Amino acid sequence: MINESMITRTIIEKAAKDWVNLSEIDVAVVGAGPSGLTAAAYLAKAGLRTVVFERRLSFGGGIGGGGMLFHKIVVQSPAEEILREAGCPLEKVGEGLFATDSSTAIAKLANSAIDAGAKIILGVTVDDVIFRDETQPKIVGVVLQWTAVIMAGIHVDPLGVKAKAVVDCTGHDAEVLSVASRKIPELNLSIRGEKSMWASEAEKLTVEKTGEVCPGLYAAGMAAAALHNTPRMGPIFGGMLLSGKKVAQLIVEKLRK
Ligand code: 48H
Repeated sequence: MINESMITRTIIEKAAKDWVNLSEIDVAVVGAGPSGLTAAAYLAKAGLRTVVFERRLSFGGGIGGGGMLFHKIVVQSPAEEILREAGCPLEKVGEGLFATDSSTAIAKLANSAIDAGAKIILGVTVDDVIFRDETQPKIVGVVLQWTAVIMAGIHVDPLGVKAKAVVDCTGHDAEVLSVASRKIPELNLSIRGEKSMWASEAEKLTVEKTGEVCPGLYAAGMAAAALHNTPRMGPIFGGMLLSGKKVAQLIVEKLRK
């Protein structure tokens, strides 16, 4: 029998149990765009307790808009392997160049992360980091608030989640790096944003610049481009996928030491 109180109890009990487990995790990935979903898939495949916190009630970030709302994205070799591994159908459109539907790419990347064991929590905004400065400044977690509370403009104290690694996958605004640079000047971070478009350089540099920013804090995807002031690339997504995979590999290596 359907019973309203049973529905309510189930939701609250199950969510509360999840949140208790979430209070201390291996990796907090901030943002469920292409870099965040890819990072989460590879982190979870490596056995790390990985949670993606996404501000919106949907995932995919900038993929959804395809190119200027035309519903296709382009990826180049070797990044198409990541989509292929996720079960995403690809159409070859040139030497080492492939196209797919933006909605398909989102679904397959998210599915791959979830199947690997990552958790994706929607409707939650990371609006600060947790830090320690015993021998040197380090990031040890994220500070969370319901997106709806932020939108309502009311003051509600947030919750903190401890993580061994935090990955900024928030895209152009590099929100985690920005808050860390503002509130922890000792980190000497300056986020200048990305440069104008130069697709081939941008794709290469985004992956090159992906990595650890300070102990415990990593940048991937457009957040890495914003931090290092490298060019933008438009709706080609190979760099985002490769960046997500690279950051996952770096974290796995670091946490296994
Ligand atoms: C929780 C947050 C917060 C926050 C933001 O923008 P994204 O798709 O990011 P990437 O880096 O994975 O991919 C970038 C790509 O989509 C893109 O914009 C490209 C290739 N542009 C090229 C060009 O020339 O313009 O996803 C970021 C996600 C989004 O879903 C946000 O809602 C989410 O992060 N987010 N989630 N807490 N503080 N800030």
